Amino acid sequence: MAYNIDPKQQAVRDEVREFCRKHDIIKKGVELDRRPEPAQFPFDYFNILAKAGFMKYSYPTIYGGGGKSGLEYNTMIEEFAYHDPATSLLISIQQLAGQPIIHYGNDYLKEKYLKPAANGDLIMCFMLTEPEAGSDASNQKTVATSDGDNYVINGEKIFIMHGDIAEAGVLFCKIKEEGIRDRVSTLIIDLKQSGVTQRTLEYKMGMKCATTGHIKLENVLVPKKNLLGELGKGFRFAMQTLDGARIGIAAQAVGIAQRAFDEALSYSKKRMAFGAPIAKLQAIQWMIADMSCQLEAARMLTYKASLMWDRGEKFGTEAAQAKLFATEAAGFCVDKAMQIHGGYGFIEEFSPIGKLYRDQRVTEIYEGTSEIQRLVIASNLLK
Ligand code: COS
Repeated sequence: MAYNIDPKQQAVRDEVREFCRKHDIIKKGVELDRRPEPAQFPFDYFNILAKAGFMKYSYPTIYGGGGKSGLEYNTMIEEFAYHDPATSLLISIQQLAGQPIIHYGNDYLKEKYLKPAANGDLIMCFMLTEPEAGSDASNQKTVATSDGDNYVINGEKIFIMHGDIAEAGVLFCKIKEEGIRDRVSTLIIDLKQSGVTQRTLEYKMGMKCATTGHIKLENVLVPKKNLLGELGKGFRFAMQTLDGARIGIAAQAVGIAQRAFDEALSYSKKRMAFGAPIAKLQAIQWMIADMSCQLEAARMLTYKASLMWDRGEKFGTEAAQAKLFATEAAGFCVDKAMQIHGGYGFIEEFSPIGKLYRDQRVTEIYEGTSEIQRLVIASNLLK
């Protein structure tokens, strides 16, 4: 597949592969997947990844970041997802929470939150989803009322990655002030204070190394200087952040699809049936051919969207196309890999296919379901 990647991407692949080999990330991912409930956030593991520079990979260098391009960042995510999808998620949350501050934050917010987040000294989360605001993201029920130099926040957030332990969050809510009553705004909130309740959601199907939280906010104070950008522009900030993040999920899906493909190819050459390796059977060959096409097309769309981001072009449609296609391609590939492995796929003591199958499923759901991606693509094309 060398024709698909440039030397900088190859350098990223080599770096991540060496890191994964040295730290045995495949084994680590399985261990974390199997830890008992309620699954504790893997602080030590997070710190190892942070110290190696992966949390800040594409943060600008002036804020202590790695300064990598979108294409390099997404290649890093793809490569980690190949070894352990949940590790790539653990890394990407710090990126998701950092992006709005990078783009819309003032110097004070960058100094206070972005720099420590870059080093992994501050764990942040992206607080958009609510019990009644998932796909309908603008239907925010969390409200902020003005009280002197502070806002007082009341509301509830759910399915927040790292929300169970994060020390600060990028909070989307409606600020009750004259003129902007129904517009969403964005605040940076400190979560280790009175009025905040954080808990870990239990028994997730997959992606278990990165934890998911439920956050309740009761009369929580946020200084007014923690407003991100302008009042009432929060929904736009959320949507623009998700445009970029969706390419990351596409990259994650490409990594999962590649691993499923490699495992299926290798197994089909070894597994004997009817006196020959099953790779000799046309039924298996067709599955392998179809998987390879899905995988290649997914990778192309993901790299295209990443390159558009790097060039400063509008990429919302392409990001949604990449996310939609790559996550469904990964679903196709893990399903075919399972079919090729038979019982050895279904039972996880024999192969990684069951774990890949469980980890893949949420890629079609989070950061906008497949249905939302179709809606975004169609509405952009029909403008
Ligand atoms: N970039 C910038 N601005 C955007 C935007 C984008 N990608 N998408 C929408 N906006 C702006 C619109 O321009 C509009 O601005 P004005 O009010 O100034 O005209 C505003 O946001 C509202 O847009 P729209 O009417 O299209 O919003 P809807 O409420 O109809 O919602 C969808 C649009 C469904 C696409 C949106 O809610 C969405 O993406 N939902 C899924 C959320 C999600 O991914 N959640 C997963 C969890 S987050 S980790």
